[in-house]
Amino acid sequence: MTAKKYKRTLVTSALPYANGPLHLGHLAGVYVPSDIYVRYLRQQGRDVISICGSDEHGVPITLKARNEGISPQEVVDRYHEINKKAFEDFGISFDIYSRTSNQVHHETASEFFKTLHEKGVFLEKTSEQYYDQEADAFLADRYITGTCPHCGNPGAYGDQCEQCGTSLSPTDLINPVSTISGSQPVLKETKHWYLPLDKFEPWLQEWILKEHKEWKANVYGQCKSWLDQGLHPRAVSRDLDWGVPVPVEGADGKVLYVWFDAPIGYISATKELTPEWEKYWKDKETRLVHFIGKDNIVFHCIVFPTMLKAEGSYILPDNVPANEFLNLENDKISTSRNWAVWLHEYLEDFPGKQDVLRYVLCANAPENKDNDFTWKDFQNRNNNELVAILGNFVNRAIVLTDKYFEGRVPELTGLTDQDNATLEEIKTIALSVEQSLEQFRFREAIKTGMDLARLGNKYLADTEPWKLIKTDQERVKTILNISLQISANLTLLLDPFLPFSMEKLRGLLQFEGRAWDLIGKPDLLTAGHSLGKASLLFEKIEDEQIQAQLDKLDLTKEDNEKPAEVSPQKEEITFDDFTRMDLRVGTILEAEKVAKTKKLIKMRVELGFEVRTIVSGIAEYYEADTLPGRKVCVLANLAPRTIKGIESLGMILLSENPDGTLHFVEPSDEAVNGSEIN
Ligand code: B3M
Ligand code: ZN
Repeated sequence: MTAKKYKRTLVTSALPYANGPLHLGHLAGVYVPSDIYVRYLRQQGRDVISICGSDEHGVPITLKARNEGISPQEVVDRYHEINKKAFEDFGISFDIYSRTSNQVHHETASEFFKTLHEKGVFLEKTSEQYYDQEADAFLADRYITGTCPHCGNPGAYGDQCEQCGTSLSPTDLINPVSTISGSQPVLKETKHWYLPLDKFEPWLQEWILKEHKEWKANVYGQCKSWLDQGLHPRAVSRDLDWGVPVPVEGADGKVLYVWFDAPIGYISATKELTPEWEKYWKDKETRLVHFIGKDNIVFHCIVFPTMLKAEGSYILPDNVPANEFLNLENDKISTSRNWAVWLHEYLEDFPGKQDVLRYVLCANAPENKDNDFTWKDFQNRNNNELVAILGNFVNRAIVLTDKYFEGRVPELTGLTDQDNATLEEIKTIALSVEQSLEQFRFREAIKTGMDLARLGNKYLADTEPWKLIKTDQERVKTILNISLQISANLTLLLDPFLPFSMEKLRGLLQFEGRAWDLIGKPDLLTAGHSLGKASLLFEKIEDEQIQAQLDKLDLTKEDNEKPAEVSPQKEEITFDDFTRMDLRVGTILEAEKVAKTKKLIKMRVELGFEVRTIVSGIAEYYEADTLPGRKVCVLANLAPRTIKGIESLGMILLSENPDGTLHFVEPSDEAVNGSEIN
């Protein structure tokens, strides 16, 4: 359903963990789209609030604290401030940026749990979990390491082996060790509270799969797959000393699971923002929209709605426009590998260019699939779109007005068909942007929004006021009036996307209008109105600036060069097995690519006692004409094989890297053709 059917909108954006700084993946996935959306609704004069804050509980925070030898509170205090500032710097206009370690939140989350507890919603179950006797504490999965039962990696975690990617449970580990004390943990019984998602499954099936078919395909699809697999009760408490204490008798040392308390953080933050918080959370005429990344879908579409439903007095999300992930230069963004562009560093390198990043991240958002951010694309979009289309157009309109009419808006002196059509087109474009935004299609929206600047450029190019000025000053008045009206409309239409630049443009035009409704209205700037001083909206980004960013990443890559993941050793063989292979040194005499294949090269190889034809799949790694003269190792007594109709007699030895790239195993220059390798 679209926002228009509702009285008000409550927009939430995923609460980032306060255990590290924010990078551009965060902005692209969640905060740029949510900010565009709320700015747009505000401009429409609709009742909307935008809620966010730091997620300050959970194991990631305690791990960070332990690693740095400081308290969890110190960790969250630090990153709460850093992240709050980063959002402000990028113009992410939350109505409140709260935090889950504060009093209101502890109370709200506690109350919520108690209500469900009193209603008898939870299951209570006792299970065995690893316990560190020296540290006197139950161990979260991440606090246990051991040997992976699948690949033998000795440093696997209790929830996952990062070497082979298998997800594990702590009891799968061979020789588990507590990372807190280094001792061997023991299994000990512990009681927890479980949210019986299975009982809510029929309702969820109905509510999501039948009533919310309009959700984005990636969101709907993930929900469907969870529901198809069947839901199970989920523990909502943990044995941990950091978080909201479980507010019932006999729960010493237990806190609410972070994914139970964090979404309640949206409610606490609203309480903190306004005494009227209940109207946003409990009135059916409020539309609740959660902006999140794809890894949070299950919590926002299944777990939190189940909590709200079980509680009984809250509304449910109407939409959850989750994005996929943004990669960086073809590689997954990773905090631990420092493969990221940190927001505070971006601003040091590109001061004042918040909008450029907002623009690129929106135009290239990972809306329906994972997407890639590249610095080259960043430069291109800045230079070819923001500078060449938007900046260029408004600059020409303002500079020409300055030159011909002393910076005063000239009057309309009679409209041609093209003038009328151009003015009409403003409304069409605005309507289309509106439709895209209502459906959370931000890429489409910004592209269409830029069409208004394209329209302006085309209008100027067609009418050529700089030529007409000599012969028809009256006509030039109209042309510049219309160009300036387009510019004023741009400030309205693009404000949600590019708030800093549109603020500046309003200054250049001395235009104060803000309301969305003004778009397409005649005479936004009246004749005689004085413009401000011209200045450029966007600047070109030079190759050196881009190279500097790439160099920075290259350094990161070198830091990251860790021993490659190699395949495990094969089954043992005897020396006899080995000596059955006739391995020889040879020299490639001729080489040619096998026609109509991608990988194959046919070679003639001198083996000392004869010249052989050998076909090898190396064309992706070596150019045929560089091969003659190269020394290679050859398995000479391999049975002949016919490859693409060519009989191949033997095999050239190649090493294969984990990424699949191939390299010749090269004999020394002194080795002569035909000599045996053993
Ligand atoms: N902090 C997870 C994340 O940053 C989590 C979101 C909470 S939203 C209620 O991906
Ligand atoms: Zn493993």
